[in-house]
Amino acid sequence: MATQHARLLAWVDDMAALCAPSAIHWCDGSDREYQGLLAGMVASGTIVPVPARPESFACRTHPSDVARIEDRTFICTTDRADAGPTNKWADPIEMKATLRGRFTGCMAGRTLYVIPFCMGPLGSPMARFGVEITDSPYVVVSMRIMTRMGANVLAAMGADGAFVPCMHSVGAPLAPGRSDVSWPCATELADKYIVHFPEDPSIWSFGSGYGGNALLGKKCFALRIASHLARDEGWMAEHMLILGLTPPGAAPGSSHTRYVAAAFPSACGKTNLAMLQPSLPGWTVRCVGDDIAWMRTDSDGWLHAINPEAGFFGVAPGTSQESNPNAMATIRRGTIFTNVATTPDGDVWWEGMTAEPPPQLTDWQGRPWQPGCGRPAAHPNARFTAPLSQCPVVDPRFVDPKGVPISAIVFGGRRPRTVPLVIEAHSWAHGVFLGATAGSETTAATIGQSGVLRRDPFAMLPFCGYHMGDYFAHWLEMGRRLGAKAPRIFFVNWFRKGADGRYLWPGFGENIRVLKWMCERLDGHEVAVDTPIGHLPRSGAIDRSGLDLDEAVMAELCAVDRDGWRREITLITEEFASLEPRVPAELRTLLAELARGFGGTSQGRQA
Ligand code: O2Y
Ligand code: MN
Repeated sequence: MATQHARLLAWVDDMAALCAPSAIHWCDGSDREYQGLLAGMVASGTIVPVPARPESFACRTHPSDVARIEDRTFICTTDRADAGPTNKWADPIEMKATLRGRFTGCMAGRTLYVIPFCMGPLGSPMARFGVEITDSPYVVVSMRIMTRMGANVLAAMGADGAFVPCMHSVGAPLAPGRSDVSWPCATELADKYIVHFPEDPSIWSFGSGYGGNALLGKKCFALRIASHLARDEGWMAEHMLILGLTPPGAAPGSSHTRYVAAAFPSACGKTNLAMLQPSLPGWTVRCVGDDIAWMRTDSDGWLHAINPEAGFFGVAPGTSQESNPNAMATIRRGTIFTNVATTPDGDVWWEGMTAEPPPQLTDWQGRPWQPGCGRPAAHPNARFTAPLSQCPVVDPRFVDPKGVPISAIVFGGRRPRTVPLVIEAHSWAHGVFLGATAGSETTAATIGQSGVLRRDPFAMLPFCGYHMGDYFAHWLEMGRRLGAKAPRIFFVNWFRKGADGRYLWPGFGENIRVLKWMCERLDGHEVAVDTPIGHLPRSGAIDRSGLDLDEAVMAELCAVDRDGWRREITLITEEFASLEPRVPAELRTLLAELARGFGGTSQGRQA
């Protein structure tokens, strides 16, 4: 391979000696290489073509390998306290010894692929390099979609460029003379390891070939490792979509476009919001990214964001022409589907794609499936992997090396009770409080019980590479640095339910109405009332034109449920206690103020 990068060459030699592959392949990122890998995977039965969609393939994983595995995700810091109580800690020296044992000979009979990749637009001062070693061709083709990768990245790294070494194996060596299984992995949970060494920094992942566990640029690098780097270097690595919002009469990308970064826990409709098709005439939304934002203060003093990724790894179930027409257009071609069902006429299907399921399918495990058979056809965490460039509403500035200026930051969660449709924070510090106390019902994207309320500060609980209390402090520090140029902070809840258990807000394209209200706030309009929990929409301030939703429902959506908030304060107090002694005093003061707000007879007043 054409590189003079001595540290990289030495690392690859060391890893190859450890893993004993039968061949080494340096990925150049070319189309020829991509097509060859796809053809090899078709031949081995790992993927099947999806004839209804050009250049598309479907892949079925092993049933034990279907999601991120938080129970086997480790942060290894010298001092256990630095990982914090929300991360699973292991001693770095002991863990490295364990991993070296696991990786010994693990690639026997397989090819070791070296993937040089770049998180962020090549040439951007905010971009970072990584190199993933893997024995999975599925990982190589997915990384080609999700990142910038190949020969041009290697060239850009030069002879000495910094990179994060990302070591991955499916953890299932091929015995001599044995033919491969279509989805090799370690089938026992205890044999899987997703390990981060933020102080190196480096990543080691063993035993899983799936998504966030194996595409190491994504959650492992761009969030867990990057959040640690960002804290040390004074920037932010966030679990946030980035969208550009343009009002009627203005051109998208003009000075009237406002960029918004928004954090939601997994499977809360984040991809839908990132590609929102507005129901209000004249408004446009453009997508810069659907999952991760890296943000830092630009030379102009404003917060700028890039999407470090180049593709979508979106949840398929629930994605439909109604919920996300732009995602449906994105995946019409050039897409890798994982754990979806396939149709007899050569297409894919998942729950929620159409109102009625097709009469006959092959399910995500390759078994015949009929409606009413009692099993889902697609796995609830089935995914599509597609390039951002295929999205019909991609923002042309997604490749801008300077990133886009952020006007507003939005947090959200799936909160059936208590939390109103939208809140604007009183200040940056109060916005940090809103982010720190965010929570959501759990979903199928994580292994564990679903439908349970889980605190998920900043939607970063599974992704923060250090102590959560220190992370809060870092956010407060960023606010001090940004001063008057800090973006305004909001909290949204699309999922509030009425007494009958039905969602009060229609969501999807109608969410533009809430974004419009935020823009009015940014423009300084008097459209809010002040309450102890923040600024809420004044009666009639959310545009309901063309929407069949009466004012009484709107009032319920924006009501301050005083008993609910008193319970919430107790829960937040418990959350903060679990992070002591590292909860910043400023947040404790804000909690005390909130409690005081519900101790008296505080009434809403005009903001
Ligand atoms: O289960 C996985 O491996 C994927 S999880 C995921 C994928 C894309 C975007 N976000 C997430 C997430 O869990 O936040
Ligand atoms: Mn995510």
